Formats: sequence, C-alpha cells, structure tokens
Amino acid sequence: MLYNEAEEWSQALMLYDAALKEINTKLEILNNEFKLAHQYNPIEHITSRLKTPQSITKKLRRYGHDLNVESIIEHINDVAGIRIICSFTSDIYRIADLISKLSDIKVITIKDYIANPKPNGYTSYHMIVTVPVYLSNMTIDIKVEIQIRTIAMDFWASLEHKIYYKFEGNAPEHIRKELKECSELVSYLDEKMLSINEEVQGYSAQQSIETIADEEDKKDTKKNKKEKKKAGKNRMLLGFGA
Ligand code: 0O2
Repeated sequence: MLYNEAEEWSQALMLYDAALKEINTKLEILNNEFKLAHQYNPIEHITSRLKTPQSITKKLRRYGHDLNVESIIEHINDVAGIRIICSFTSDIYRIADLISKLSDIKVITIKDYIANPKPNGYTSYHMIVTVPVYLSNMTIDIKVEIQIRTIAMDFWASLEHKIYYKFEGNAPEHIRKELKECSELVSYLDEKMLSINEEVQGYSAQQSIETIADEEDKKDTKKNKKEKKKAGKNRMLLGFGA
C-alpha cells in the first residue's frame, strides 16, 4: 500500500469504527427501552468487529475487484459488522423492525436466510444499513452489516465457519451432510423453544389476571365486612340489637 493509500485506509477504518460505536449505542438504547416497556430483553448479546485486511483482500479477489481503498468502500459491505444474538426467532424480526424504523438509519439490503436458508443450512437475518457519522466539518453515511440470529443459529454458524476454513471450503461430503442435518435440528429447536416460551408467557399473563382478581376479591371482602360492621353499629344505635 502506498503512503497516501495507507493514510486513506486509516481514515476509512476510523469511520467504520465510529459507525460501529453509533450502532452499538442505538441498539443498547432500543434494548433498554424495550426492557422497560415489556419487562423482557430481546437481545441476548451483541458483538462487533472490523473485517481483517486478509479477509477483505480475499473477498475483493473473489469478486475480481481492484485492491484499493476506493474499491473496498464501494464493494465490501461488511468491513464493519455487528452480530446481534437473540433468544427467539420472533425477537430477530422484532429487532430488525425496530432498527429499520430508526430515523437516521438507511436500510440498503436485507437477506433473510431464515425464510430462505442457504443450501448448506446457514440461517441468519442480514441487513446492510448506513449510519451517519458526525465529523467536525461533515457527516458521512457509513455502511454496516448487521447479522441477527438466535443462540442456536449462532452455534451452528460458528462451527460451520471453523469447518469451512479448516477444509478451505471443501469439507468431506459426509460432514457437509451432517451439518445440513444439524441445521434442521437448529430450526426445530428454535421453533420448539419459541412455542414453549409463548406458552410460558400465556401462563404468566393468566397468573397476573388471577392475582389481580384475587386482590379485587380481598378488597371486596374487606369492604363488605366494614359495611356489615357499620350496619350493625347503626342497628345498635337504633336499639335493634346486634
Ligand atoms: P467473515 O469471515 O465472517 O467476514 P456481500 O457481503 O453482500 O457482498 P456475501 O458475502 O455473499 O456478499 O454476503 P452474505 O451472504 O450476506 O454473507 C456475509 C457474511 O455472512 C459472511 O461474511 C459470513 O460472516 C456470514 N455467512 C454467510 N454465509 C455463511 C455460511 O454459509 N456460513 C457461515 N458460517 N457464515 C456465513 P464473510 O465475508 O463470508 O466471512
């Protein structure tokens, strides 16, 4: 890399890093707001990373693009990447919807690998968005890739990623087949966990209704007792006895 290119790349990296910070803060606020309103945390955890120079070079070569800063900015959508891990599939769509409604975030593309899994079994929800980074003399929109997935999807993807690199993309057929089978188990597990959670939520809601009803009953009984006592006193005063 020439000196000017190196300097240009340092500046670009500073912008990508700032974009990650901006999105991380927005996500934290969304999560806190949601928690306060629904007593429930849709985000398990968040990780973020800047793509390594080796990975950027590989991707540019794979796509047949030039190896320079301009080309990276134009063609590599995931230099800055955020991964959001949720408990349930429904949370993924909830989070994606909240992100897309943020006024200064622009959604560029969406790839729903949950509705349409990759042939190898990969599932996840991908969004390429731009976020404004405010500098002293200008504002620049920076691209960030957001991957949203469940804990189970993440487990599968991280193992598959390791296997992919170990065999340089040519894993033996039986391993690929087993991974595909595991991805079906992941979908089954996510569906099962979601339905158990929905049942538990329904149960909690029912319990709250019953608690409120119990408290109302207790209040009514107290009120009745008081009224009876008062009526008794009045009868005594009027000379009717107890
Ligand atoms: P790394 O090492 O994670 O950075 P685009 O980015 O849109 O120009 P691409 O790469 O086809 O083109 O986009 P896509 O399909 O949205 O994938 C982007 C990222 O998703 C990948 O980045 C992976 O992180 C993840 N991903 C996609 N497919 C798979 C898969 O089959 N298995 C696993 N484990 N992860 C996947 P990189 O740059 O490929 O890799």
